[in-house]
Order: sequence, then structure tokens, then C-alpha cells
Amino acid sequence: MSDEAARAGGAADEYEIVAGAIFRDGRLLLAQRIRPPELAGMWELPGGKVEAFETPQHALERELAEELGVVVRCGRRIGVDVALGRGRVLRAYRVDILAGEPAALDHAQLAWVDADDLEKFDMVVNDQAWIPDLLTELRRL
Ligand code: 523
Repeated sequence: MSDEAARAGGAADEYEIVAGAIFRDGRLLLAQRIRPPELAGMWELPGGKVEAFETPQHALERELAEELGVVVRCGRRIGVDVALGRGRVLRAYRVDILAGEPAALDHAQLAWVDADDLEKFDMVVNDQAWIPDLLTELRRL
């Protein structure tokens, strides 16, 4: 089994990268990337790679603890699956903060954005696929 297949924790041909949609008071948390150079300065839903033997939910809870310094609970999916090539798939989940206040521990800065502002942010291309669903949720709040 390849390293990438091994990461999938069972599925032979894909592994997942997870990202968290945190909503609060009618706003969504965005994080500005610091790496790699081609993505630095662009905004994303924070998250990262699911490691071997980890569920996507646990991976997202771990990543957001590392990157934002918060205790979170992973909820339902939001938005489409984004195929990244080479067997990688990016998926977003709603996330509730259980404890702590998000801090930019691994990003340049954070921003809480409402529906009117979301489209003004320079989102990483992969995450742009989620904008319609994120806007629907923001307008519903
Ligand atoms: N994306 C992406 N959007 C998005 C995330 C969290 C990740 O397009 N919201 C892409 C960017 C990278 C790959 O997924 O090509 C892995 O994300 P990364 O670098 O955030 O994963 P980490 O944090 O597991 O990786 P390290 O920085 O190496 O720890």
C-alpha cells in the first residue's frame, strides 16, 4: 500500500484533508495562510491532513487545537467534496467551539466575516467551491 493509501485508514485510493467552518454571531471564521509561498496571503477554512488511523472528525479537532488553540467538536459536513488530485480529497465540516478563543497560532491572521464580506476575501481556489454553501448558511443565521 502506498503512503497515501495508508493515510486513508482503509480506503485504497484516497486520503482526506479536513477543514472547519466555524460560525458565530452571523459570521464565519477565515484564516490567512502563511505557506506554501503560492498560497501565502490567501484565506481558507483552517484544517489539515488526516493522519493514519485517525478519523476525519478527530483529525479536524486536533488540527484546530494546534492551529487555533481551541477545543472543538466536529459536526456535519458542509459543501462539496473537492478533489485535489493524487487521491486527495478536501472536505469541510461544521465545527463548534467548546472552549477557548481562536488565535492565529499557525496563520498570519484570522477574520470573522459576514455574507457581504465573504466574497471580498481572496480565498484559496480549493475553498472557493464551498462559497455558495457558506453564503447560504451565513444568510440563514
Ligand atoms: N488545503 C486547502 N484548503 C484548506 C486546507 C485546510 C488545506 O486547499 N482549507 C490544501 C493545502 C495543502 C493541503 O490541503 O495543499 C494540506 O493542507 P495543510 O498544509 O493545511 O495541511 P497540514 O496542516 O496537515 O500540513 P502541514 O502544514 O504540513 O502541517
